[in-house]
Amino acid sequence: QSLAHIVDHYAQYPPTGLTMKRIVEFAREGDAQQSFLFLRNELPVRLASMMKEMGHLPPRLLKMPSVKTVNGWYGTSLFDLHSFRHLKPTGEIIKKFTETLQNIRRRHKSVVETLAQGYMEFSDSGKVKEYEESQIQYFLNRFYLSRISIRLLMYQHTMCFGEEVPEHPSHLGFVDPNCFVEDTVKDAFENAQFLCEGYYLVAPSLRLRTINATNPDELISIAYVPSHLYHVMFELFKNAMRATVEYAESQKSSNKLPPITVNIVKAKEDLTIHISDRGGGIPRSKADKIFRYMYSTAPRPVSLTDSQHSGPIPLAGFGYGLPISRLYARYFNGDMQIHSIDGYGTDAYVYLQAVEDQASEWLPICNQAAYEYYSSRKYQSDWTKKK
Ligand code: W6P
Repeated sequence: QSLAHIVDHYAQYPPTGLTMKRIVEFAREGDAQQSFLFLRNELPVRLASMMKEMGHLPPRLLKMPSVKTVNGWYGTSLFDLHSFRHLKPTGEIIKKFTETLQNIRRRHKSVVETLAQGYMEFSDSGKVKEYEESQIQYFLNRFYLSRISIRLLMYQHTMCFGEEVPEHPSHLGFVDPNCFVEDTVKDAFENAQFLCEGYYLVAPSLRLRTINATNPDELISIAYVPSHLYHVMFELFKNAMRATVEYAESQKSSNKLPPITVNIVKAKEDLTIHISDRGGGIPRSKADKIFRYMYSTAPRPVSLTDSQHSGPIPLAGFGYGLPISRLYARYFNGDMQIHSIDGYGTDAYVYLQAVEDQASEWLPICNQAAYEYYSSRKYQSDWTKKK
């Protein structure tokens, strides 16, 4: 059986999206065998649909060595998983399967950097057309969201039913059924503050307020993936701090840095985290670029010599941090928005589902509509140019 044949087989099925509620229940009541039976089909479905989708990228991009490398990893992993399709779920087989998942996770560790490299190779080797650019943005959002989902499923298996232990005894695999949002937010703030002080010698402080609108006396908690929330908040805080410090310096202001204010509000449907800085804002002409994957500022793959360089780590610019953070927020049916007042400051909003069974996986499906997006070659605006 050829790889192309295997890809076509699995890619004909849509992914089975889970809810946070089901993930939590399964971690509590499920077992390794059920997990094995689900994942040996579900993981190939998700991998194969992204391989199919990769095939619709601009041909010149597909020829780039780094893109081929990533494609190869997907093929190998799909093949590895496919080899379990008819095996009886004995203890030994399940153990092998769990090891395979760990292997796959290691193999795909540097997918983001490697694809970013491919995107740079592409832009270095010729002009990127406007429709190619928009197809690549479309693809990367879908591809990285799919990757987030695949990794979560693998973590849930290896941490709930394999040898790996969750970060905390109360966690269910990679998920915390009672994630105290305030704690994660403070944690992310403190670590961003530490980086900021290392780079600028100063950092803004935090002004935090929480409102539990449904149960005023209770701390705010939801079932969530703590590492995802941390990632999102850390990224937003780094941006807010950098803007605050650099804007104060540019204004030659000797006043105390304005604090970053955070409001966490839990209501019946939404859990909203509002982060506000007074870092001078961003003009509207740049606002639509902050969620773009850029080939110029993309993270260069870390070589041995790079990782040994010492000195202050700059706070991330508009690289891959914000678009990927928005995917984390969207993954369980949440969202992220950023609104700015040029000359004043920026408000970021992170929305999460407050209710476990509303928090359903948001996943790309590889269908006719997606194909049409890739085949609409001639992007033409039906409005006059703003510039
Ligand atoms: C800025 C730009 C930005 C992006 C994301 C979060 C906060 C901020 N502040 O000036």
